[in-house]
Amino acid sequence: MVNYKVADESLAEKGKEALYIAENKMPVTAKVIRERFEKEKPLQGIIIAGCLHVTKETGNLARTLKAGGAEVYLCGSNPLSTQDDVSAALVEEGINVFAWHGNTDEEFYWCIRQCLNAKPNILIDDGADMIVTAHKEFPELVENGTIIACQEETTTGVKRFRAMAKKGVLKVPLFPVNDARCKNQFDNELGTGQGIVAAIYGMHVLFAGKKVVIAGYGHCSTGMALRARGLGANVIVTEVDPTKALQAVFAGYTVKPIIDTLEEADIILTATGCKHVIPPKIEIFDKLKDGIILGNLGHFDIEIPTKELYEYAKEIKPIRSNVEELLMPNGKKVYLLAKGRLANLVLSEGHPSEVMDMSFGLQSLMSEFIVQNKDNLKPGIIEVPKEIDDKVGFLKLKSMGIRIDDLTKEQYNYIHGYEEGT
Ligand code: RBV
Repeated sequence: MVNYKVADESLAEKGKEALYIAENKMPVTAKVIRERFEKEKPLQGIIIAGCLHVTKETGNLARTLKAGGAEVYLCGSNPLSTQDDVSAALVEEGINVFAWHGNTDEEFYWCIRQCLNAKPNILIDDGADMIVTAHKEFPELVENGTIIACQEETTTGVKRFRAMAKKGVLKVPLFPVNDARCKNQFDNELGTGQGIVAAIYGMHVLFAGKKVVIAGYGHCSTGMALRARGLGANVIVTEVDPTKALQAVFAGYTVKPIIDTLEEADIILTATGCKHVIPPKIEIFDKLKDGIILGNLGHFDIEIPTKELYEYAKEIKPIRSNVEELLMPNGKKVYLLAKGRLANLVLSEGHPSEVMDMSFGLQSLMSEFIVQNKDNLKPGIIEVPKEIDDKVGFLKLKSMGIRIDDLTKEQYNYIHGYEEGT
């Protein structure tokens, strides 16, 4: 029996088309690994719960895990990112889905609890909400060994788990899949980077000649700055980390404190992982340039002070799908994308299938790794093994028909030794 709650089951046919489109662009996850999983069933008898953006790419991850023998539960990792047609299609395929677009905070956690009620053995999280809820509300799953290990998809979630580990309260083995090279150098840089088009979708705005502020210069924001520059924008980067700020300077961007950009910025896009990137103060809101577009591409909706902006605005007018015009008391207009939630998922369809193929290839192989090593995993953060990271890179290259060199034995010994010098 399939357990589920989705918006509209009649959208299944449309969802299947979306899944099909993604499948063809995900040869690692949806072909090579899936075909092997179908034969070998490495996840037989395992229950996997994913708290992920319910998209056509995530749907293909769920299909692969199911092909490996797992019983799969899925809930959304953001109230506005669920694609209702995809969730309907997955239910028809026997995946237990609790997700619909636009759920309230209360419903969001209800969906997470439905997945945890299934007593999952592996949790795949995006942002840490499901695993934190398991610690708080389902301690028996954590303590009696039902949960064998967990995987985290995004930077913000990994940051939360590293904080938990430091405090000694992380009670499960946790693999920060986000930190694998095949994840963050592609999904984060290219996927979030290209996500700046969300601002274009949202407002149909021209980037050329605009002053675009990119807040942060981590994996995600380096990609965003590069793409914005490619479109002809004058890019200003803001940072708090001196090394990253220097990297931005030497990449040719203007770097300055965010406060100094407010009167000139046409567009501000954030992906810092931190709260209140624009400080929530009236005198700061008053400075924003008339017609400015504010968008966030980070995991949570706290980078732009959405709540405080809503409170201060005289009028909030939805003007397009997921775009609002805020009329400020001083008469200026501010355009807010996706209610401050990740515009790259809400206003477009999430990161392209080609890059999610690598992220979800890693999530698939790590699920198998967890089952194979279930007796040797200790609570705490455990990095993704380099061999698995390399394997996904190798499979992706192979699927693209690209060959690379192999080290000879002599070369291997040279780079792993110290004897040979001048
Ligand atoms: N993300 N998933 C998608 N198309 O399913 N797009 C982006 C998708 C993930 C991505 O891995 C990122 O780290 C995370 O969403 C942010 O919540």
